[in-house]
Amino acid sequence: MSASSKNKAKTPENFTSLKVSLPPKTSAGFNAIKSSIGQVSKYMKPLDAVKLAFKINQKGGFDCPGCAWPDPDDERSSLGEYCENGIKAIAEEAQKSTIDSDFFEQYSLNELSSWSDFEIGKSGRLAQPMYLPVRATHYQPISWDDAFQKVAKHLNALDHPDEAIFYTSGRTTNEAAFLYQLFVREFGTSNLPDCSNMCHEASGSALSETLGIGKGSVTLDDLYKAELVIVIGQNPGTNHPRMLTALEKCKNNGGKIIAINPLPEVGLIKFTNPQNPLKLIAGGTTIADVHVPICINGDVAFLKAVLLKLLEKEEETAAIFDKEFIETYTEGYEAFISDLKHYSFEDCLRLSGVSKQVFDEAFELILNNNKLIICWAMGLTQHQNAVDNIRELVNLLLLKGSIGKEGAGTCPVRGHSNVQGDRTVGIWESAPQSFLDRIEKKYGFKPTSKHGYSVIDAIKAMHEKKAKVFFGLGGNFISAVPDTNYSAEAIANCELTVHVSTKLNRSHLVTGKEALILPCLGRTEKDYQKSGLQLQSVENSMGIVSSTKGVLEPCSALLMSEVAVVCNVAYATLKDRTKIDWLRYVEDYNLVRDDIQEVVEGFQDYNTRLMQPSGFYLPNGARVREFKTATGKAHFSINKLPDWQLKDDELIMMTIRSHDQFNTTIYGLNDRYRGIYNERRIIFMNREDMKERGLHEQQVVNLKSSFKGVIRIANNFKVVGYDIPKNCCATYFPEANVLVPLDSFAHTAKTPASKSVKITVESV
Ligand SMILES: Nc1nc2c(c(=O)[nH]1)N[C@H]1C(S)=C(S)[C@@H](COP(=O)(O)OP(=O)(O)OC[C@H]3O[C@@H](n4cnc5c(=O)[nH]c(N)nc54)[C@H](O)[C@@H]3O)O[C@H]1N2
Ligand SMILES: Nc1nc2c(c(=O)[nH]1)N[C@H]1C(S)=C(S)[C@@H](COP(=O)(O)OP(=O)(O)OC[C@H]3O[C@@H](n4cnc5c(=O)[nH]c(N)nc54)[C@H](O)[C@@H]3O)O[C@H]1N2
Ligand code: SF4
Ligand SMILES: [Mo]
Repeated sequence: MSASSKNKAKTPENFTSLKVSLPPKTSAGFNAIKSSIGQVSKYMKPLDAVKLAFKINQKGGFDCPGCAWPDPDDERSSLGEYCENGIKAIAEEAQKSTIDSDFFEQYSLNELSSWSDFEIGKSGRLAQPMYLPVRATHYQPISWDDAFQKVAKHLNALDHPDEAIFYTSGRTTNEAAFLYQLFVREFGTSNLPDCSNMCHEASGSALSETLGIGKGSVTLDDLYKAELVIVIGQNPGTNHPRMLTALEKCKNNGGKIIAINPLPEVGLIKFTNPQNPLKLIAGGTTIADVHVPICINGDVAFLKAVLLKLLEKEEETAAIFDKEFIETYTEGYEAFISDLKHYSFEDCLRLSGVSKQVFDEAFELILNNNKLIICWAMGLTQHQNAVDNIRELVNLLLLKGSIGKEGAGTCPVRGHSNVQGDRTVGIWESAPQSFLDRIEKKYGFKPTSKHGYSVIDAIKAMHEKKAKVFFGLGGNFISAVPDTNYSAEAIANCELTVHVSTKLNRSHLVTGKEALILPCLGRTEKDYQKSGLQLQSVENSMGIVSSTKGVLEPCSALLMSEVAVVCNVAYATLKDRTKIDWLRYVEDYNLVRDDIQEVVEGFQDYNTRLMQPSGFYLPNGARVREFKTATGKAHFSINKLPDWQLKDDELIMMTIRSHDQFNTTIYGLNDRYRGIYNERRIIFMNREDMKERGLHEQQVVNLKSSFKGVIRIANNFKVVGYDIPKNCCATYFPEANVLVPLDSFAHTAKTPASKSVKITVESV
């Protein structure tokens, strides 16, 4: 079969034998320990597991490759600060089996494409560079040198540098990311789409506009000291498990917690700290004081209902808003209030789908507490009006003066372990001119000021054959992006696709005419270079930069570090055109950090401060009430209610993560906290919606989305009746990505609206 066949994106649609039980009453606890031990013993060498357990998230150890949740500044447990899903992330990376040329000789691309993502991931760590020639059925081994020459040849054959796309996923370290964007800019383009475009881009847009910084303002210590934490559109029990420890601490200090989520996510309801033996026996802490079962995308309506009631109370008592803060630090208050008055409380509450009784319980807490933190993730950012969601919650914080003081502020909880750092050091298709000027000053070439493609624009450009080379530094582009079939056609149009990866994934199977797999070291592995063992650095969700150093021997002698791959690609491509001595950086990563400190704000004395056991905080204006907006003030904003409607037979679908996955990496087939075992092709439905459609438990259905006249279909899902608001439903990402229209994205930020997909459910 030809390598450019259009059918390759079609992931298997067969079932794996679903079992459903009631969701557990508490998260973590003994079962979390059992599950992580299971994962480790299945996939890792025992001695490696022990070495890693003592070094994960330790000062001077390696940073967990899982999510971006920060480590405590002090008091770290000696056995490592980790969670069940951190252990799974490590077991996945530090897997004992490897795949090399024998594997690729045995299995054709066609055969591998018929495997599920779970099976593909389990095949082992990539162990040597591989090349797929034009029309070949199998990958073949290639030397590193030849691989670099192939990339260089293709890049240099383009009519314009803008015909190349350079994607980044959020595990890439600061050092590799900085060099990568430097190479891309010297090559002559800003085409630097990244996973952030599909993730917290809407948070970045909304926060930059309103508060002058695209990052959150709080520290872990603030979370401990907050009077009220609102967790909205986020499932920390699965995706940021150690956040529950912070929420538990907040509760022990007398704080309250509101969870705003269509689902009663177990981790938000009750948590048993697995690192606290007494709690394990006693049965855990109740996390949420109030759970608000909001309709999908009902958040602006709910927040407006809250704002309207607060305004009513303020008008009665003049004691609710922080007027001194508003006067000194903000602008746009009058316009915001006069717009707010156009809305009716009843309409907003109805649109949110929340009962008056639950509203009142939540409102009482918001009214009576002034140290307020709002935490959020993809439940707010992956909608067409995602930017409005975030601007509206900023309005609430501003009214309460809940920003830039202890125990208060914004907390967008980031996804990948270094997604925030990558953006800080320049992975940005629309980087500010001030950053580009500093690059010019330091290196003597003028980076293009033209904005590059974000993820959605990159897919369109490839589809229209305006882009011909795709280079991915980490990630699994085809499985992560929306509209899988359209996107696969786009990729197949490329002359060359290149992936720098640790594990085999579907993006290696849905290729351009030629393809390369460049296997790299992971976080857990030692990185030896000429000057000795290297360390690298990452920035967590709260803007702390810290070091990470692998502890295991590399799983193959043929791996290169990401830094080395980037520098060699740059050297091979730019040759005499470059002003930079690329290969020098590979010998000693301190040199990269010396450069970063000159170009990126906040990194002075980088190499020295990185040696501090807990790393260092980057400057954060919002944290200290210095709002770096055009006017120097924080901005109130005016946001509309969403204006979509469902037809009679339609449901609104969110695509979510199970407990056994990290994005497109599927660790296992269970979603323990939702009572789902051994199946991923399921659709969670409200039981009344099932009844109206005559559907029974585990009935097999096809899902259909219709957007601007284009029909998209995903076959073979099993219906599971669930505690989810009426007219709402949920499926897992990436299985349901075929249904997400490429043209449905957040205004301003272009985040795909993968939590707001209108679908119909059709019995088979
Ligand atoms: N173990 C594990 N950890 C991870 C990841 C992983 O896949 N596995 N992924 C990492 C990455 S890259 C990211 S970005 C984060 C993602 O972390 P999350 O954002 O927590 O992940 P999702 O599963 O997308 O969950 C979204 C949550 O929002 C809710 N939700 C959906 N729509 C709405 C809505 O309209 N309103 C409200 N209020 N809630 C809504 C869903 O019910 C769900 O609980 O996690 C990171 N950490
Ligand atoms: N429908 C829907 N789509 C979504 C989402 C959703 O909620 N719903 N979420 C979106 C979000 S928030 C995100 S962040 C994206 C994720 O998009 P990506 O970042 O592209 O995807 P990942 O699954 O995190 O990438 C996993 C791959 O990265 C490689 N890898 C792992 N570690 C390393 C490393 O250290 N170095 C290198 N070079 N490679 C490594 C492995 O080969 C692995 O297969 O997906 C988005 N897509
Ligand atoms: S909370 Fe995130 S960073 Fe911390 S151990 Fe768990 S997966 Fe790793
Ligand atoms: Mo993400």
